Amino acid sequence: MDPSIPRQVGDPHDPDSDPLETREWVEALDALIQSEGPERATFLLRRLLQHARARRVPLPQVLATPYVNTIGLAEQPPYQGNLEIEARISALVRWNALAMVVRANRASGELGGHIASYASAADLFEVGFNHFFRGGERGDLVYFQPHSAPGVYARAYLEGRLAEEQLDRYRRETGGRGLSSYPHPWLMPRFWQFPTGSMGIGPLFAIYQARFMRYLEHRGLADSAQAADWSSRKVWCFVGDGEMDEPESLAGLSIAAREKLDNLVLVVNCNLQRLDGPVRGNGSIVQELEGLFAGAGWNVIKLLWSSDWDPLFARDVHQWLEKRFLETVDGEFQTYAAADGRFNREHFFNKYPELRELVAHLSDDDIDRLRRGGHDPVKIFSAYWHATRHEGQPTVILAMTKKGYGMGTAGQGRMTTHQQKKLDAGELHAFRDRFALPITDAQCEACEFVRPPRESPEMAYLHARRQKLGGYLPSRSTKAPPLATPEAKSFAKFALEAGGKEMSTTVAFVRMAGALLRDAGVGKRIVPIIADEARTFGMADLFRQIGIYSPTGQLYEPEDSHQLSYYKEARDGQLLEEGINEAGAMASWVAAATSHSAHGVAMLPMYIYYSIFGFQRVGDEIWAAADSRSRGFLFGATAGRTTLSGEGLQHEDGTSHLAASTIPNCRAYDPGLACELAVILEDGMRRMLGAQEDVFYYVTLMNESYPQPSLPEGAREGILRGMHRVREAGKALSAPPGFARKQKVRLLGAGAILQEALAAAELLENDWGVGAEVHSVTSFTELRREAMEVSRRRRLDPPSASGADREETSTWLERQLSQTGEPVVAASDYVSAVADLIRPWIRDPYVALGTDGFGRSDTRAALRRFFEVDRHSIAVAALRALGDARAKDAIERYGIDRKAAPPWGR
Ligand SMILES: Cc1ncc(C[n+]2csc(CCOP(=O)(O)OP(=O)(O)O)c2C)c(N)n1
Repeated sequence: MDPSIPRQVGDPHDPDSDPLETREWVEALDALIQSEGPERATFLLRRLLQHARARRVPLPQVLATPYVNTIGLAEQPPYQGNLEIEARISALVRWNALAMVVRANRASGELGGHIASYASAADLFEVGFNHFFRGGERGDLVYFQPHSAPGVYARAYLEGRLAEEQLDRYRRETGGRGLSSYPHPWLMPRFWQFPTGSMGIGPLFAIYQARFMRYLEHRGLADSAQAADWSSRKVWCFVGDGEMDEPESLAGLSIAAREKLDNLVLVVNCNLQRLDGPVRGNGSIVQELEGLFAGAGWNVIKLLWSSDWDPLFARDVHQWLEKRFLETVDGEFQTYAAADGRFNREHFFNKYPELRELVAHLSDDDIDRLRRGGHDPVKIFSAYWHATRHEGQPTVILAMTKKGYGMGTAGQGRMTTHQQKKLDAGELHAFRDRFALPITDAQCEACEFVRPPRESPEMAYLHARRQKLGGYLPSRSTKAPPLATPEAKSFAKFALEAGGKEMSTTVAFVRMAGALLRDAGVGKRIVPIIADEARTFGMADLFRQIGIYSPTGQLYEPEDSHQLSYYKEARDGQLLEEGINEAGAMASWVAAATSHSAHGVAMLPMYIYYSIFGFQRVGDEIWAAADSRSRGFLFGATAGRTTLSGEGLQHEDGTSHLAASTIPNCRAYDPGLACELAVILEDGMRRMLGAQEDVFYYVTLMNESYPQPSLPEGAREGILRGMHRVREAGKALSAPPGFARKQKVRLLGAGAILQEALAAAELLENDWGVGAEVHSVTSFTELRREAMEVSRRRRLDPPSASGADREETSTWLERQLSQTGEPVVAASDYVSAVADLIRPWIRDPYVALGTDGFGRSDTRAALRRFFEVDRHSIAVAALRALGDARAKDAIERYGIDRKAAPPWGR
């Protein structure tokens, strides 16, 4: 037994120096419960504990209870269904799920799929489907364990929502009508709601979803017509016990308890195995999770043993079973799962004469049929019934099951069962017999899908249950009324007409956000999200303006209450202040960004954070957000590797735009000008809230102040497409000495480095007589996307020889940077691969400069020189690209250390 698993209070097998006295105490407690009820007993015990603590009496560890069901027989509600019919339905779902995976792998061994996980989770799902999961527009939200997806498909097939042809295209999606491997809203937008395929993301998102539902409710945004339903809506999340090892799985535990999310039920399928082997071979995952959840303040329901065990427990007055369970490590439980009744009798029960006696009346087959709690609909129903009625805490159900349940020697409890996807004829027959499926040997061997006629008792029952519960699920809604979005002039006039006023794009954003929050249309829908950096970004005024969301309001007078903009918390606060918790902030963002679908209320989340702690830190969540068809803004603040100057290696972000470019529905912008930001925000809101496109925005913001121009005439299209010209080459240029003709270069500057490009243009013209036009690149990603699309069209469907449709097939890039022989030099505050994204479409010599290497702290000027993206380095690059021998002089004149190792080597 793992010594970390605490022994139980009152364990009868602890040495007892005075059993008589102990009995008197126990009897006194029994009498109290009998006469005055359990509440009084709780009160007295608490008093006693307090007193004992005051007297310094060492107290036992109380976060672990015995290894038995939390809900006693007396508290078990009557089962409200037809167990026999449900067993038949469940057998059909199990069969079709298994058949789907086996057929797919017969067709092609490379397709994969899982049988054993759903086999263990089937009853947990089925009781939910038959009795608890409410469907319909404002139904429950269910996060399914990803590799149990075959079971969810199999049920949808029985329900008539999926066709046989679709089941046959499980994991074969490219030709259409296929079923995705795991829950993916991107791939099945009318079916799956929540992507869970990456372990840990499901539970984290579920917790923040439950919290966001409260947020909507407290802010008066919950669908008022369905207010009553709304407050009883539940979030269900099914997760594997192995998956609980992911830090993300545990990351939301304390907020869920702190905010009393009793709208949340987490079901951990404790089959005691993960992919490679046991989750805790030498310990107990159930006991460990109980301690963790109870310690965090959750209501914990252990669902370990089926009704089959109840008579044994009733006769086991000296709790020998409890003792035996507690000393059995999970590795042994797994062996018992894989073995038969005879083995279990010999190795489990026969260890103590008392237990041998306890099961003497049972045959080996009877022992084999002693199920674990997670396979007994009666106990599952009871656990769900209590969980859905529990108030003031989220509930976790620790349901013990067997991995590969019912797969017999082909998989139950086997070390290799996770990967099992092929069953031979004998194994298929055994599965059929085990679940009493009404199919012939031939049907069985052919793995035929089975769906009884609609009027059969099974199907009638199944449909009736779902109708009673409000409809079928999973089902993703796309219905939410579009919102009218404001024009930039209403929230960003100061930026559109900046006229040279100095400001940073972060300051400009904060002003725009302030105005948007007051907008009559979208103001209330904005969800500002901060991970403890509001003061860093100059947003502390928002604390008072819109309040920080706190379900309990503010229970203290804040230290700065005398200030105009004090730290105000409120039940209807709008700002989500997540603390130092980017993972949680991102999960909140996703809940808000998918509210149009999950709740029919379009929201506009704006999460602003240190840009390196986005794609790099919570990149997988952003990927899941994209899969979820999120709509909202992510703001990477104080972005760039040299613009955030003094913070060094772990703060300076040089890659987020590269990562952003890989997400197809992420529109990534790196605006250098406040007016550009205004145009991007305006268009983003229009596309996401008005046109309801499934895109989200990543916009980087800088804290460097410089004079901001007004919006140049006609610049709007270029800003949105990714580049526009902000400076023409000097008019009065003469050919420099030694050159027969005027020389000219084109400089591209992105984000804060735009200012360096502009300064380089001045140097080139003033110091070297080289003309330089400058383009502001707002998005290398957008430029590349359009160019890729045009290239593909050219490849697959080339323009006609006459060239009549030439314009149509030219890219914005080509139109902005037509082939002139003049070199193009690009620089950004990101690794050079970002500027390299557009290289294939530039017809003249192209130089891409960037901030490759590790960040470090210094002044902006020093850092830009170090990374060679400063004005001087850009000017030298331009001269060199021109083949101008004076580049050497420029290197000398500007004091560039030509012998220094490259920045990525230092
Ligand atoms: C982040 C991540 N890492 C690894 C995997 C691959 N993977 C899929 S299922 C699985 C094992 C799951 O074990 P458990 O959570 O105990 O669920 P069970 O199948 O036993 O019910 C692993 C490692 C994944 N999907 N996501």
